[in-house]
Amino acid sequence: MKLQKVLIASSNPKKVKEIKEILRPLGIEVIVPPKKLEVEEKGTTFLENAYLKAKAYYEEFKIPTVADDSGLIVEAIAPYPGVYSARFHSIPEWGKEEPIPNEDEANIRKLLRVLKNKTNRRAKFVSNIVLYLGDGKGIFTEGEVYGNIIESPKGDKGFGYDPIFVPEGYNQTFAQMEPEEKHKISHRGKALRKLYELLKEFK
Ligand code: ITT
Repeated sequence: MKLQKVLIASSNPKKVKEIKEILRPLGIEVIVPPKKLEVEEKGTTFLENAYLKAKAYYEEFKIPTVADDSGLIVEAIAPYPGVYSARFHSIPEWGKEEPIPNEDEANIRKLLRVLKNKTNRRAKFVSNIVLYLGDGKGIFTEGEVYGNIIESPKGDKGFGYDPIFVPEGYNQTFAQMEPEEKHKISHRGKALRKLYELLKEFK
């Protein structure tokens, strides 16, 4: 199946930028929705939440829609932050952190506090991608990347937990890498390239 255009069901501009950068070299144009929808991520898994987002945007705009639901799973406190990754700072477990100066930094601050003095700092990023095509039809893929959480943030590229995540086999955080370098090995890059490969199988 040749997919030329997809709508992207995300209200996180940094995530949207990454999805565009990954899909562009594959010849897929990404359309940003003209308005943001409030989709309650009430699922208990990344897959359920990705499906909820993709379906909601498809139903509003009637264009094949891609959604990403992703997060970080830290072995010492698994399955957290998990599906709570975006709002880890505000959940009651391990106490709340004020979202100052922004939510990403508060999430990092809380995670580093929780992991203080812990020797097991292994973690993985997971991305579940759903392409919703209407009529209950769709495709989903998953990508993951293992790494370690370092003790203090490094780098200013990327988003979310990137400044404290060093992928296995590397000595830089995702936030120190150029975007193309991150996309080659990232959970999101892997899941989106799998989606592209699957689409080639559908005639
Ligand atoms: P949408 O639901 O609107 O797409 P969101 O940011 O709320 O945006 P998620 O619910 O999927 O998206 O939450 C994902 C969170 O996981 C994200 O906000 C980051 O905190 C973290 N995360 C996911 N992928 C990441 C990456 O590549 N680098 C760093 N952090 C990431």
